[in-house]
Amino acid sequence: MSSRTYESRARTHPTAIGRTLLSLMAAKKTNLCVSVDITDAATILSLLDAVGPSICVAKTHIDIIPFSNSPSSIAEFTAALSALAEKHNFLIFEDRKFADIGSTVKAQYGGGVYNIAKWAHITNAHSVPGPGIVAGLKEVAEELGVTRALLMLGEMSSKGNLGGGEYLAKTLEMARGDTEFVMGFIAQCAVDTREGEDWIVMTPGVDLGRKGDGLGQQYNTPDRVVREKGCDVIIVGRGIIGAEDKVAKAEEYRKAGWEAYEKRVAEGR
Ligand code: UP6
Repeated sequence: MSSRTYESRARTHPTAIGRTLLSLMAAKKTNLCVSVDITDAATILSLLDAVGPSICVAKTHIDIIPFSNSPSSIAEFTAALSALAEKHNFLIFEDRKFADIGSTVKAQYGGGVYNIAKWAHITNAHSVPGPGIVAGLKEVAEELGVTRALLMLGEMSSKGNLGGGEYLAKTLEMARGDTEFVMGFIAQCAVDTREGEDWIVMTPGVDLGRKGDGLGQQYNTPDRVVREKGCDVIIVGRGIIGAEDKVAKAEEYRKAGWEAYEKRVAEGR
């Protein structure tokens, strides 16, 4: 795990998106990613406008929004999302969890109805298919001429998931094959880091009160994942979007995540 500050890591991170992310986290004093798992596009946009100052990343599941497959409404939504990201200085992470061979993910990432690569700075992929998945996704970004980054899923938050341990170690080996495109991991703990490496770990399954959701989700507190386990970004969905006062709740999570990070740095963990 890293006791280095986000500022210092922002100067040396191997990926361009990683440098941007770490530097905006330091500037805004936030390691909070809000997961906007809401099915109404207008509600997502108004929520992000309200919590924008508290977050470093907005995580979407665009395929849960019923757009009636109208390309114009999808394009309008993603344009509005990009405008909010610009306005509040946060990045967009489409939580697509790609899981197919390189040639198929290339078509899924660059096209279809969502055109994910055009508007999401970050996306993620399972390592199950092997390194071709990384190469396929990277080719899309290169062909579009856009700066993008990938998170590899090394361990999930849900009970009984097959990640972690040896799976995470093998996923890390795969990530080492492209340190300019793979910026880090979705995992529940920091990963082994060699000289010159710096992996950004983004962690879902974070809640200040609840322990689970009855469908396998398992929660830890910001202090546990950031200070004790060395993760970098907390991903919070229902803890914020299910609250009465979402803006106040987002601030509560931002403060909790930031304090946990400051303690980690102070403790030299
Ligand atoms: N997510 C997890 N666990 C993982 C990977 N991704 O929960 O290992 C995603 C879910 C959801 C969010 O798809 O969008 O993070 C968590 O939401 P929650 O805070 O409401 O549980």
